[in-house]
Amino acid sequence: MRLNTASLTALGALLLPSVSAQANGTSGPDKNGMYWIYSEGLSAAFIPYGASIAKLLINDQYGIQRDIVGGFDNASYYEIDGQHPHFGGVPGRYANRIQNSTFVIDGETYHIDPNENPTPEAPNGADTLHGGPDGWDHRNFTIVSHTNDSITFSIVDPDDKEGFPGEVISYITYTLTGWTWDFKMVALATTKKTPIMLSSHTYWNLDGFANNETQTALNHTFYLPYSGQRVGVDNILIPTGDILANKEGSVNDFWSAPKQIGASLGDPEALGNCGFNCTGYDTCWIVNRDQLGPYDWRDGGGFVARLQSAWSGIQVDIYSDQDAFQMYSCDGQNGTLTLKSDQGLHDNADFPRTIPQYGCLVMEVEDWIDAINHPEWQRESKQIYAPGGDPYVLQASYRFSINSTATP
Ligand SMILES: *[C@@H]1O[C@H](CO)[C@@H](O)[C@H](O)[C@H]1NC(C)=O
Ligand SMILES: *[C@@H]1O[C@H](CO)[C@@H](O)[C@H](O)[C@H]1NC(C)=O
Ligand SMILES: *[C@@H]1O[C@H](CO)[C@@H](O)[C@H](O)[C@H]1NC(C)=O
Ligand SMILES: *[C@@H]1O[C@H](CO)[C@@H](O)[C@H](O)[C@H]1NC(C)=O
Ligand SMILES: *[C@@H]1O[C@H](CO)[C@@H](O)[C@H](O)[C@H]1NC(C)=O
Ligand SMILES: *[C@@H]1O[C@H](CO)[C@@H](O)[C@H](O)[C@H]1NC(C)=O
Ligand SMILES: *[C@@H]1O[C@H](CO)[C@@H](O)[C@H](O)[C@H]1NC(C)=O
Ligand SMILES: *[C@@H]1O[C@H](CO)[C@@H](O)[C@H](O)[C@H]1NC(C)=O
Ligand SMILES: *[C@@H]1O[C@H](CO)[C@@H](O)[C@H](O)[C@H]1NC(C)=O
Ligand SMILES: CC(=O)N[C@H]1CO[C@H](CO)[C@@H](O)[C@@H]1O
Repeated sequence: MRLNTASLTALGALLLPSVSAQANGTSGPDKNGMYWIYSEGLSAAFIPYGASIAKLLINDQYGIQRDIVGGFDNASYYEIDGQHPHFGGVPGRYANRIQNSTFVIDGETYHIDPNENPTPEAPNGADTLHGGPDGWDHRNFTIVSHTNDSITFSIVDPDDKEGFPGEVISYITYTLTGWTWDFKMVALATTKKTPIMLSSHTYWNLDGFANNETQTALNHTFYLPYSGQRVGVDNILIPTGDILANKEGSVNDFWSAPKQIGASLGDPEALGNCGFNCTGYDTCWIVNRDQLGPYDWRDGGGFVARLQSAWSGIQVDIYSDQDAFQMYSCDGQNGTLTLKSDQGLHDNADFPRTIPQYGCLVMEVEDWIDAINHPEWQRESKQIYAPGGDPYVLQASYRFSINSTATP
């Protein structure tokens, strides 16, 4: 068809709705490089860097909008900030730590790139954290789909990148419905057997860092109804192989009843609980649901974790198909990360516009950490993926409510 001026004008008029949708942010990025999705109760912004969530907006119990996830003000700053806190991204291809940056598959030993805990013998690091120095959450994903309520990212992770065997192709879909944030992560090993473990590494403060009584999240209440056990770790947080009991009333007991994050930190056992000389949590709890018989992770099994803040009234119940749950209480924060402009208090000198120690919580749905180095745990089918075999799949549903009185 030949286009004359009149038909071009008509075409322009036809295109106008999508142009304004773009200005609204539904089909392109806003001026800060963020891609927005919306539902009745939530709005969220995402960026290609690490397929990260950059903003999550919800009204608190007084109707005041709060941005309850950590991040930076614009997409371009994520790869500039030297601290790289893994803000809201997808750690991959293997989340958490790999002992000695080494694992064995079918008798072959793989050495991957280290990036944590440097020593004189291992100047680049004694272990690998979150997929290595150029892990997935250091890379820009491709946007393959974006609608008003959903966005899908993809990444192709080449053979031998960071030392991992084989190519991996992954799709990450985030969706908002009502008051729920859902995500689904799928990954395929296309050429060789390889370990895969993903997660969402989101920093939460359910007060939007705007609590005018305390800057910390220590008064948030946390509950892990299925987690009577945890993965034992050494003083650099590498699993030892031991599965430990969280005895009722002990520091790591969040199963027998909901408890404030700060409630046990005065206990002598809390020192060293998150590594050498560290007081707090950076802990992988086991999710024990098999006692229930067959369960539907979306519903019948109930939530695996609940976090609630009495100050804002905001509560999130996390449903997931994963068998472990990591929580980090921001023990290592020291006020060097700046809040986003839509967070915190703008007029209170007692509350600096930075994230203090214990100012946030990272919650990660995942599988048992470093199980690739613990064959005795017998989790190979959930950790090692082969071409032509089952895909890696992670699903989670974060359901928000206000002033909820629902009991588990
Ligand atoms: C986007 O979603 C929001 C919330 O559900 C709705 O109010 C709005 O009308 C939707 N916008 C478009 C362009 O569909
Ligand atoms: C939540 O509770 C607070 C304090 O009781 C009340 O002021 C507020 O209106 C409630 N909000 C909702 C959405 O129920
Ligand atoms: C991007 O955000 C960072 C950190 O929030 C800020 O320092 C910087 O000025 C911003 N850059 C632009 C172009 O807005
Ligand atoms: C990644 O995307 C950001 C903006 O979203 C851009 O500033 C940056 O240059 C990109 N990095 C690479 C390596 O393409
Ligand atoms: C750690 O890895 C190095 C090579 O990177 C290897 O020489 C050493 O034997 C490994 N140590 C253990 C305890 O596996
Ligand atoms: C603290 O925040 C609450 C909730 O937004 C508000 O009702 C109260 O007036 C604030 N107090 C001060 C001293 O600003
Ligand atoms: C935190 O919770 C405790 C009760 O466990 C309460 O005594 C204290 O006042 C709360 N602090 C703030 C700042 O809300
Ligand atoms: C342990 O940490 C405290 C601060 O939390 C510090 O003052 C002390 O020097 C540290 N001790 C060692 C042995 O690193
Ligand atoms: C604060 O933490 C950051 C990131 O871990 C680190 O780079 C920085 O040196 C620390 N600053 C102080 C003053 O401890
Ligand atoms: C940035 C912006 O204007 N966002 C708006 C896009 O449309 C949704 C739904 O109509 C609004 O809620 C946003 O405020």
